[in-house]
Amino acid sequence: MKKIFNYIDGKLVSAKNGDWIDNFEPATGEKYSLIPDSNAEDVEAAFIAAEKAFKSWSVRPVQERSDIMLKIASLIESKQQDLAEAESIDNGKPVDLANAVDIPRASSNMKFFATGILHYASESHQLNEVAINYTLRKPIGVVGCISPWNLPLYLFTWKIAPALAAGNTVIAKPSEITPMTAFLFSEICIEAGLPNGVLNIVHGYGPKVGAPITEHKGIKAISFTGGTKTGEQIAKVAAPMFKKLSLELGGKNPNIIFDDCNFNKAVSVSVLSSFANQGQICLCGSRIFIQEKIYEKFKSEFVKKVKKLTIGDPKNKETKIGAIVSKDHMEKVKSYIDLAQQEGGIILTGGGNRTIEGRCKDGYFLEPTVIEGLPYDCRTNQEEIFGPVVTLNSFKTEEEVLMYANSTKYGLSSTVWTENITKANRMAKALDAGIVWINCWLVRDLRTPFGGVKHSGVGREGGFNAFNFFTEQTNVCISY
Ligand code: TXE
Repeated sequence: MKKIFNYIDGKLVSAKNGDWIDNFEPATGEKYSLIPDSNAEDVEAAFIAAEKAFKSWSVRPVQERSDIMLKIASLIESKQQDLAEAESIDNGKPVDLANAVDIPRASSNMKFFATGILHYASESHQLNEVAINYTLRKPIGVVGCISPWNLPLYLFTWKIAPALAAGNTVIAKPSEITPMTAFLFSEICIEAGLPNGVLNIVHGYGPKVGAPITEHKGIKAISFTGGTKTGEQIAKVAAPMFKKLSLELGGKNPNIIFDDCNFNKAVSVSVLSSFANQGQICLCGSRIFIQEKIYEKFKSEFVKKVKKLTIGDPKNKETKIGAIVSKDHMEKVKSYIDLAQQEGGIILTGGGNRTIEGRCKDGYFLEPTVIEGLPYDCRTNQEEIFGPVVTLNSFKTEEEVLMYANSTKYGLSSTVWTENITKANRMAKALDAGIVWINCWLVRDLRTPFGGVKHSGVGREGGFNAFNFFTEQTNVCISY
């Protein structure tokens, strides 16, 4: 049975208590590896290593930090296929998706911040003939990065790259459900010559590892992506300790289709924004609002395409819908499909588990599901499901659909389909969202601010926003 290890002070080690957690392959339901069942003791060991490493890493020339990160990026690229297969086995996503999205983006994250830091400047302000001010931007120290299971290496590197580039040292905790590529990443860091203690990866459960990271007095900032509930717990602990906090949480994103849209593009992209990664992306458009005049036409075209999505072994090239990440999560998503029916929803396609013959017969598979006939304010339309489930609702006017769209406690992203640019800009301004896509979805420019409002999070990642988060500012004022 393959064992993976913590990466502490440059060494691959088991948990101090010698305990292990079973790690399952979602496509087969079988245990396939063991991960350290770490706890606060391991976090403390990681902190000691990170604190020591900070003394040199924080003053290392930026170009040298950048060069090491670029070496890591090129090693990711050279191991792309292995990493994609590992990601697919660990998460259940189609290997083609991991190859097209997850792994290339992990390398891009490293390259983007390794080069961005070379251009990250600060500012000065001249106060007439009285004084000159300049702003110092300094790395914070030891920071905590906690990431989820849906886009494991993609979101893991999205956090640690800016932290490292800015001169911090990091204690990172990947999800215990998808730890594999973070472990492979630690082997890459060793190969790239990342100095000991600069990055430390501690595997294990949230309450036993994530919570000690959040509670640790020496860890000055926490960057978290995951569920809103967990975000609340983290905020409760970190706030009275006055830690810097970046929270990227859940979403219940509206996908708004006006009758003056580019119809064919709206349909085909909506299939992607509904079911990519089995609907396990916080940016998926899980509530589809269609203007009345084209509701029936959209519904029939959309459902036709959804029925054609191949559900199967994530290893197969033609698979579009892979396995759900865990048995628990599959049951959680299925419970929402049952709830939708209790709330009066009509299932237009999907709704059930799918048994895949052969090696995947005991895997966690759900059919992509489309539901209509639910009120906008029922639980199914208000709560994050985070699986291959979308609802369809019709609307008459802009005001009506805005009220529906903004009615949830979330505000992460929204998609708007219309060829009328004035209307598009009006909608973008009125929507409660951190990100609005017009006539597209998941088009990502890494320089842009990334994050949500309301219960979708606090703060922004991406571009210089990420460097602003991972540095502290001192304004120095010198009188003439
Ligand atoms: O998130 P969790 P999970 C949503 C989605 C999903 C829900 C739960 O609704 O169903 O979150 O998913 C660690 N202190 N999103 O289980 O539990 C945990 O070990 C510190 C949206 O992934 O929040 C893992 O490493 N850390 C999201 C990480 O937090 C704790 C993407 C996320 O786990 C902790 C994924 C604690 N008390 C899920 N408890 C998005 N916005 O992209 C757990 N953790």
